[in-house]
Amino acid sequence: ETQRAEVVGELRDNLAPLAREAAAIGVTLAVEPLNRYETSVLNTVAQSLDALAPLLGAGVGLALDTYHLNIEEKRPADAVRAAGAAIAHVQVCGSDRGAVGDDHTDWPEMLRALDDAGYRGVLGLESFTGENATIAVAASVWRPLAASQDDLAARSIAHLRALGA
Ligand SMILES: [Mn+2]
Repeated sequence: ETQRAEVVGELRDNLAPLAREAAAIGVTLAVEPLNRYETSVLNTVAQSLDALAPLLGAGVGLALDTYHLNIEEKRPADAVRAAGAAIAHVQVCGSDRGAVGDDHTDWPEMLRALDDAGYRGVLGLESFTGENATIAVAASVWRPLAASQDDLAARSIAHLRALGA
């Protein structure tokens, strides 16, 4: 925990000048909690809200990615509600990084949670292709997630639209 406090302090110190600059020019930096296999610093919404508390507002918010929420949060939709007004950006994909709707995520509930949080921004579809070796290794894509990337995107959009997103 001592080490965590040091790391969080360093994060705040280094982010503060960027946050001021971002706020001054009307840009919001969106900090994304990542799953435990990618970082040990910010895994959950609660950790992120705590670590970034002094900086949240104009200039700094959270980027929430349903892939990471599914791994780290006990109840992803509740984590979205807890993030509330701090949400600056949202990335969506299936729980396996595949198409939205092909997975076990409760998408109607996730969209309700985003509404409850007051989020009105874009839903950015984030997936990866195994066809690029560097990306495949970085994102652990060891098998195709869909027939094609276009197919993955099209099915995701169709599913979200059918739910009213
Ligand atoms: Mn992401």
